[in-house]
Amino acid sequence: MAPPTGKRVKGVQIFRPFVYGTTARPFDEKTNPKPPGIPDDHTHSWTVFIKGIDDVDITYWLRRVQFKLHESIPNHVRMVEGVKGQPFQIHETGWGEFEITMKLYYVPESSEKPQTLYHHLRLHPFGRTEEKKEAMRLNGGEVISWVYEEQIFNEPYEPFYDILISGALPPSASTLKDGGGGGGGSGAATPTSANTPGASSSKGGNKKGHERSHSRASVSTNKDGKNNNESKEEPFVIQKSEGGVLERSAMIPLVNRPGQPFSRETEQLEIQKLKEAKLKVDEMKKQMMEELEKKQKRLEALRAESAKAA
Ligand code: SLL
Repeated sequence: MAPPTGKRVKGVQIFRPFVYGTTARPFDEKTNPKPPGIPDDHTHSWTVFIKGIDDVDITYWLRRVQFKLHESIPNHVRMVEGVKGQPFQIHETGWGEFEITMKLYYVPESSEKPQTLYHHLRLHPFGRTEEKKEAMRLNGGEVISWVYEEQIFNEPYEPFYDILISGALPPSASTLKDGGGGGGGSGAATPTSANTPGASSSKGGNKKGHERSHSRASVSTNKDGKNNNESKEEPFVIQKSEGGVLERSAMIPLVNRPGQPFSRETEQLEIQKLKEAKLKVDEMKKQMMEELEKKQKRLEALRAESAKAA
């Protein structure tokens, strides 16, 4: 860990969405033939990964990842260095499931200590219903166990804050946010999070940051992310993923695409499911209360009867 540089940006939390998990495929003569030299008892090829949402680059905040695999696997502790725009990943083959430990090392500018994540390698779909099991299968054959996560940087150091927000949506480009294809960039997945310089400086945090946002606010962009300014400044092109996610932002895509299941669309479906479940629980509760009331009345009647009889 590098010694802290600069001051912390007070009152600011920056979050960055990312995805981690495993993808496994059974060996199969036709669809997934076993490469030569792989032991007989190995039944699957699999991958463990950490990557950006919609495959956007995350190496500007995540420097390297140490994957700790099962001890039965040769060379089971592996360090993966970040390559811009590429996932942190390991491909392996094997026969059994186990818990994988992933230690995240951040860029030195962050002065953050490493953090550990745990993930269970899944080779076989599981779930109470066939539907649940099927939901774990992608393209008919791959068994996926993927998790959406948000990395929160609480009061980042100034140089790191600059890195985090550079390239993220400039405050003046609210028109781009509405019309620019990508979506859901409010960064409001958690109430205390911020993803734009505007949002973070509006929290009253850091004066410098505020000034910076103003200087950037003079640069307006059109739908193509091109600079509209007539000034001599280098035009900055805003990079977006295929799903419309701005590089270095906290956005998630508006809709799902194959292999990209984490979006506002998924979020809405989950919220809908929760709403429906709540309605069901409310209905069950109502019925139980009614029954309880009936029983209470019956009990009272019986008590009255027995009192009379005594
Ligand atoms: C199980 N507790 O019984 C787990 C252990 C171990 C998986 C799973 C070996 C690969 C190799 C392998 O797949 N180990 O030999 O390279 O299910």
